[in-house]
Amino acid sequence: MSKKTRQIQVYEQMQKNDVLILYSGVQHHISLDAYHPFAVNTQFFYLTGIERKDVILVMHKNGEMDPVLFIKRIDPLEEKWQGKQLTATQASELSEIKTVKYLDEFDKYINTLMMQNDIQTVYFDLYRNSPTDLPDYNMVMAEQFKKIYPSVMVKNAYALIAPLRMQKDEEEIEKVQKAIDITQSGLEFVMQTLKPGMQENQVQANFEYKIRYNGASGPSFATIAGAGYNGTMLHYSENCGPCRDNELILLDLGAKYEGYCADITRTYPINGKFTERQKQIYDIVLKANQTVAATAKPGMTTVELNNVCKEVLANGLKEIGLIKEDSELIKYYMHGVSHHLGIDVHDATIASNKELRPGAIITNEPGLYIDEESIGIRIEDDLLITQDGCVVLSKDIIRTTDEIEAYMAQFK
Ligand SMILES: [Mn+2]
Repeated sequence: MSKKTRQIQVYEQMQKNDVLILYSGVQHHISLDAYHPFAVNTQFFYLTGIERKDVILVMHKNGEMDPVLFIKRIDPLEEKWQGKQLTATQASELSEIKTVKYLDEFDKYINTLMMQNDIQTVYFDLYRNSPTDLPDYNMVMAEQFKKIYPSVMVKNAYALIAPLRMQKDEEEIEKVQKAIDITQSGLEFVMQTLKPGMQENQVQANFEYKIRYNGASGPSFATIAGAGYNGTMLHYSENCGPCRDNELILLDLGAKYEGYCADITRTYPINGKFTERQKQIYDIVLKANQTVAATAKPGMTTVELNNVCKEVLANGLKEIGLIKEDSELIKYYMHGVSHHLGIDVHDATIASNKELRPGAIITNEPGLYIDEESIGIRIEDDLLITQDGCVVLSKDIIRTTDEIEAYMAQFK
């Protein structure tokens, strides 16, 4: 789907004279003259394909769609320090938007727009994750806008865009697939090099080296490398512990490629051989993973998929005598099995669009975390929902205990 099609799909949801303003964002300051790496606003990126700071998209619903982009005027001195800036031609090609203006024209443009039209509603990206978060740049700009134009109703553009992002088009599927393939190369390098005595951060380094070498822009989120007991903590990312003989290492990680994320988890035996007990638990998690992949299809919700997953895990744990009642599963499995995946690792979702539709890319990540035995196992694949089921986009990343042992044995 072209960027233009995405813009049209948003435009069609707007009422006559509604305005949408999206900022690509700014670099966040750390200290003195140091800044965080730039992270583009993902609603903006979805609609424009532009991953640059200081760009604004404006759409005014008024007959034929004619969006406008505002970019920075090229400053040769700034280019000398910070590299080539986005040109109007590049901006236009990436976004399929023909009208490109400059940031110094923005205030006047908006004021004329507001004065000459009966604008009642303006959309900004107002997504909020936690009440304790600092407001995002788009939210700050929305607040400023409200001060200047207090009579205008400010609405959330996220609600227009998230439902579209929940089904991926061909280009997006290709990019996620490529991110997964690069992730595979990183995991294979990890299996080739893993041995007792390493530190978790060295395993992380081997993964991140390989994915960057193979074209990833970087990891799609903070790599989780938890050996032994550390593998039982869901979002452990200190990665500063030792990799001991006879223990497992849980690796939850992914490569980012052209703005799209992979999210994969594999659990490997540090010395190349699973113990009988590790295998026993591993195979329960694997069965849950396989059952979810065999079940996922359009019309289901991720909550329903998690119920399927929980049933397999609970039955497995009852069979080996670790629990007696289904209700005890919460002690060893306490998260959901799926989330959407795309431009964001936990990709845009909206409550009104719960049922999976063809084109959705979701994770499949059952796990069991037995603290008292220092066994943490998660097996996470990425699924593409199709017309009648799903395909496992990460099917080529080996996952059975036999496959993993045979692969690792080649490098001993
Ligand atoms: Mn995940």
